[in-house]
Parts: sequence; structure tokens; C-alpha cells
Amino acid sequence: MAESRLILALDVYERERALEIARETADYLWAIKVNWPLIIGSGLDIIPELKEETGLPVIADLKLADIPNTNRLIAGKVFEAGADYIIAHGFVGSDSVEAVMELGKTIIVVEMSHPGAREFIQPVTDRLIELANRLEPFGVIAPATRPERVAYIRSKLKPGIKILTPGVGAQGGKAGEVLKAGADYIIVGRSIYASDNPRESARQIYEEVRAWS
Ligand code: 3DU
Repeated sequence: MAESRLILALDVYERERALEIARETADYLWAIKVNWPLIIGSGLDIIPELKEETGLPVIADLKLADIPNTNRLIAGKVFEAGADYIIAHGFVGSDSVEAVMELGKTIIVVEMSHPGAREFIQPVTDRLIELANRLEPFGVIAPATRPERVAYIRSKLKPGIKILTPGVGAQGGKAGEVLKAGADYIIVGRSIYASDNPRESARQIYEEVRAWS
């Protein structure tokens, strides 16, 4: 099977359910993203358990946004638990982001997918792209709900820095449009984990993504 460009946003609370969905969908995924709901509901041990269950990389979507020392204290424990990537906010400044990057592979939020992102984040996206170009993280987060913004971010971002896009499915974004705009990976949560048949939903999105690869 061709390498997937689909990331599952596994935003459930319960450990058993998370492991079951991960197991069912793993064939169609590039990575699994865990966010606060699952970490709060199941504890940090869910990270090594998911890795063991699926063999896939785990992205910890903590959206870290604190002073360098606190970012370092949090990121240290999460990388130690086995996370392969951590998502951090860029707006707190380069020293806070660097504190995470010193410990492991990092993904910087340069824009978000919800309507409110227009208020504060979008006006500083250019500067967040500059930050990413300077620090060269593994990737950046950009909104699948606005393919034109993904195309803009791609046009300004150094080649080699990956674009990961949440917002496909439940938030209205379309996989094909966002991949055409230049996204490297799409992130899908509810359309997979809340469907009656998560494996079949993941397969359908995987096929759609593959058609664009
Ligand atoms: O809307 P979905 O259920 O497909 O989940 C999207 C996931 O991506 C979820 O974990 C959310 O917290 C995260 N995310 C965004 O949706 C939008 C962003 O700009 C950044 C992260």
C-alpha cells in the first residue's frame, strides 16, 4: 500500500475506544494525532500504547504556548513518553518554540481552521511563516477550511517544511482541494472516529488522498 498522507485526530477520552479505533484504521494512516481530550482521559501512557498497537508515529497536539521553561518541562515528558512530534504555537515567540525544538521534532501552528482564527492568528500568519522559515521545524499547521490560505502559506514557506492541515470533514474542508493547494498531510478527526465504521471512513479518505498523490 502507498504511504498514506492521512493523520487521524483521535479525540476520544477512553483508552479502550482509542486503541480499538487506532487498530481498525491503522492501515490507512500515516500517523495518529493525540490531543488534550485523549491525554486527559487516558493519561500519557496512551502514547506508547498507541505506538505499540499500530507501529505508527504519534503527534502530540498540545499547542504549547508558554514560556520557554514551561514548554521545555512539558515537552520533555511528552517526548520521553514516546511522542514523535509535538505541536507548538508560534505566536509566543521563537525562544518558546526553540525550547521544544531542542527536544524533538516540532510542528508550528501558523494559522488555524476555525472562524475565530481570523481575529488574531491570521493577521500574524506572515510573521509566523517567517518564524518557521528561520527555525525550520518539521512542519506547520494550516487550515484545511481555507485552501486559498494553504496555497498562500505554501508559496511563502521554505520547501521541505511540511504542511499539515486539520479541518477536513466535520469542519467543512475537502481533502482534494487542500492537497491541490499544497498540503502534505490532512488531519481528520470526527469524520473517522465518530462514524459508524471508522475503518471504512478512513479507507475512503485514504483513497481520496491517494488519488491526489
Ligand atoms: O474537526 P475534526 O474532528 O476533524 O478534528 C480536527 C483536529 O485538529 C482536532 O484535534 C483539533 O483540535 C485539531 N486542530 C484543528 O481542528 C484546527 C487547527 O487549526 C489546529 C488543530
